[in-house]
Amino acid sequence: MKDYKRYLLTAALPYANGPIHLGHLAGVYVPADIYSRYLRSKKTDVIFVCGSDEHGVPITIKARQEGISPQDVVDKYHYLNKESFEKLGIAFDIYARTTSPVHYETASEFFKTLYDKGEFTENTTQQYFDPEASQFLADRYITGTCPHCGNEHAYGDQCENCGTTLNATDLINPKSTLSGAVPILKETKHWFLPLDKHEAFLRKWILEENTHWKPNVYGQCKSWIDSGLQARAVSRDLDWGIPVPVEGAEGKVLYVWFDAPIGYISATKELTPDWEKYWKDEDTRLLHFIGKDNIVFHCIIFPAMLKSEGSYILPENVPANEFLNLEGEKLSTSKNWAVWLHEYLADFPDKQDVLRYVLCANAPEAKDNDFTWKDFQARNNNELVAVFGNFVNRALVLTHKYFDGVVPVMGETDEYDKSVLAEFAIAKDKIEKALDNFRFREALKEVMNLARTGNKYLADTEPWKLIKTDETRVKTILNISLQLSANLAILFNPFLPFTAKKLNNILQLENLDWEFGGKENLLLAGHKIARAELLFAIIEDEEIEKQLQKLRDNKAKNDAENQTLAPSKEKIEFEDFTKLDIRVATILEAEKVPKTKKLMKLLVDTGIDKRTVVSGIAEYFEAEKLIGQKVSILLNLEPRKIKGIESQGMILLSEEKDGTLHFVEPSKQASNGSQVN
Ligand code: B3M
Ligand code: ZN
Repeated sequence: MKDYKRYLLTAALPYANGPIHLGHLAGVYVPADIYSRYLRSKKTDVIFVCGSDEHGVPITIKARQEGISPQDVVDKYHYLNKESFEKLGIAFDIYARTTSPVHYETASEFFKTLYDKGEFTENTTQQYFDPEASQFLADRYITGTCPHCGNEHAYGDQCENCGTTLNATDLINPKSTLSGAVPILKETKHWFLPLDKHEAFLRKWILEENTHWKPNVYGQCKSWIDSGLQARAVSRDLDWGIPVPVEGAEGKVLYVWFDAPIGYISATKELTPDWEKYWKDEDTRLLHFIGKDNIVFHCIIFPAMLKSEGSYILPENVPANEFLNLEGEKLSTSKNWAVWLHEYLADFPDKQDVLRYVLCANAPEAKDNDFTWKDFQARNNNELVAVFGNFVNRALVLTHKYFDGVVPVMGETDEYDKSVLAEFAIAKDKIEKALDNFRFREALKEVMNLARTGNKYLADTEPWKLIKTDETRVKTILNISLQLSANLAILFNPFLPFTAKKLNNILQLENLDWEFGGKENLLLAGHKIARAELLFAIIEDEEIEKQLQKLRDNKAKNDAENQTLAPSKEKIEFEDFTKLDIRVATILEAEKVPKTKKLMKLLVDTGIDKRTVVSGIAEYFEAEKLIGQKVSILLNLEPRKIKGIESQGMILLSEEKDGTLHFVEPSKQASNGSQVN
């Protein structure tokens, strides 16, 4: 790779229509932040830009759902996300917004330049229009039946049931979600970026010159190019966005994927008057950190835009990650199957580094990966606490105990000492190589391995035993352990900045510059260290159970909200209804039927008699809690033998979609035997 003078790192601009979740972090923001901290600690000229993507249909949908304006939506989530990132130590140089005046101007100018150069084609197409709301409909605003699987709730761009990508005109019985009206096709003019014209360039640039891109990125690009590139519309009929800055474009805005990547440029402009140096000088290494769903936009479409404009550099690499799943299931914002960053920070206010550690150790670099709360706990307790934390703590505490917190002299070293000391430079080298290749998991593992080396060294040399007989030897051991701790502060710094800072304060190092990593004598003998403090704390089962319960609750709530109710049954005569003898009754005794999962044997007081009923409620109710429960019972059902027990009637229950049962509960005042009519 050539020697670059400066780096420009971008992280995908999250849509400001919802909070950040762990999937976003693991795929994009944690690796990008590690990389930028690494570069900064090497004193590299680097800027790291991000911001909110505040346009696009998802924002307008959210606004409609919540009954507020799109501006209110983006204001809310912009500040929430900006603050959450800061708290997690994701240290952007700027977190901008695509509704800022600088961005409007930059994106409009960009469009104008391409327009004036004749880089767009114009095309009039037929598009769905809602005659009642009198506006053109974005794909997401149209629902209908999927022509592939028959799902009646498919969207104009995709069927979420079978996963097929659709055109709005593919839908059977299309309906506008704005008014419920049947949309009509109407002509509308749009501007297109003719990707087909850039095919030769893209083919050469990506497939021949960018063979160093990650296989998942390269592969996706290749299949896009091989399947033939088509012109893409860069404008939309929408009332939220940046107006198309040419004549005859009333009511049209820039397509969100046209304006959003320009957001990287406008963010840089807002950050520094020197912005052109970062965007237009070939000595800048431009890197886009993104998730895999954004590959085509960053590797094909945005580069084609930049190339058409003519004065910008192109990305040197796009280290996109795969997806993170949660507890074995796909993360889903709409289903609330996610761990939200702001909630994590509220629940674990001093555990930013634990999350950073787990997300990096488990990053979906080459394939999708799973986040589980058990793994989170295990990595904290078995790695951060038991290895890194334990090692450092022992080194510090023993130094205080035996030498008043003064770094002792390293005396003569034996083979073991030498091999441990040699590890510093070896580890640093491995970590650098991995980071330079965007292999963050591997890099982190190497740092942890160095901590492991230290932990083992202390366990093997047992200075707490030697102190009685050989103080000189203990001095050497503790000196080496402290040097190793100092190395850990430096090498962990990009990954665990809060912990590195804490450790640095204890060790009183001058700084954590990368160049000092790998060195054997970071702390001079005689140097005084501060009081020892634990770096990490055990996470108990209860805390994990609380998180799991929260997920289960969210899921239940979501399921309940999305219940599709069974259609109403056929009509019946009043006579049919009067045949049913439904009464108020009280449960007197309850006992689970042995060797069954669901059955409960109940003795109920029906007012007329006391009778036995077998009911399939054992999964939802505990026997002890049923005593005294008021229920409605169908009395005149033909008795049936269930598991050898005669059941004389049926308790009425309502059933949720997920199978949860509830009693049809009479009011407390209703007396046993009274009839339900
Ligand atoms: N907002 C999509 C996303 O959040 C989009 C990224 C824009 S990057 C220029 O996944
Ligand atoms: Zn379908």
